[in-house]
Amino acid sequence: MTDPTYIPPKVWTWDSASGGRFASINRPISGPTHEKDLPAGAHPFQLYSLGTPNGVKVTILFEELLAAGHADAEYDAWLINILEGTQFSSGFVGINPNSKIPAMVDRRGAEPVRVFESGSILVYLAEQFGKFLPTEHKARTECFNWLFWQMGATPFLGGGFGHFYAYAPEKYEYPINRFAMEVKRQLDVLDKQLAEREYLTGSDYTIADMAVWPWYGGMVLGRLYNAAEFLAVHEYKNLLRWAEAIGARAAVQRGRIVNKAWGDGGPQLLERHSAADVDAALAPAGAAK
Ligand SMILES: N[C@@H](CCC(=O)N[C@@H](CS)C(=O)NCC(=O)O)C(=O)O
Repeated sequence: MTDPTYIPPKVWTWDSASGGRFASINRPISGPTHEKDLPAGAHPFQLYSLGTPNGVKVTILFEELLAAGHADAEYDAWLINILEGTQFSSGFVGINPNSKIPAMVDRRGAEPVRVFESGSILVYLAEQFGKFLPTEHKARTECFNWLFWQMGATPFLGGGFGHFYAYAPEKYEYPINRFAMEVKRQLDVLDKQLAEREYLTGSDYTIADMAVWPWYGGMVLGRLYNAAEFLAVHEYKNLLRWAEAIGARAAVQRGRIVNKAWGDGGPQLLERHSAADVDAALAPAGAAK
């Protein structure tokens, strides 16, 4: 694998010892590895997730909906530990055949509705509650433009740059160069967009901002891959202004700790079943319970 003269064989075969941080969970086969039902709580929405940037897009939207007065957006957020392979349980595969967090079940109707892919979940909830997705044709289209931009662009940031810069078993110059170039180009796209607009799609805060913030906001705020200096993120001043403004929102501070299972010493909440769970996790250490 480290041999620079590697010549691909005629037919690829699975080398389970290929290394890297995710070697233990990556497989070339889809479907469940074990039988296990998902837990379910009392609320209309059941979210199965982890506090990664893809996961927190959804918990931020839930907390924004609750903060905006939609009490019927109450949700249970269950932890799916992807390093332990919980995404390959029969229950999780039943709601997301792609075995990736986040996935959600809406249990309000006669039949439960499964929703997977974070972008799909954001659109689903925004449409159900009539919030954070513009209704006017041009603004709505622009919101989808940036939402789909994020879904398409970010695999270069996470699966490309992040993987080779932070997680690969060894550092390889070629992929790090290639993906650093692309990520800096993406940061510049956002920076130029935000030079002219308060939020990505104009003067309104939408699900496009919620989708982009955990990734590109996280990057310029120095939270991803320990790469802030390497990518000189301080250059993207408009993006930084936007990232700081969104990060200061109370609902964002609530959403970003839900299903957070690791971190920098800040608050974490493995599972969320009520607003009080979040309040308690955010309360200063030593505050009365
Ligand atoms: N396009 C998907 C990507 C989801 C995704 O990549 N989730 C990762 C965590 S951030 C995951 O569940 N990985 C588990 C695995 O690959 O087995 C979305 O936005 O929902």
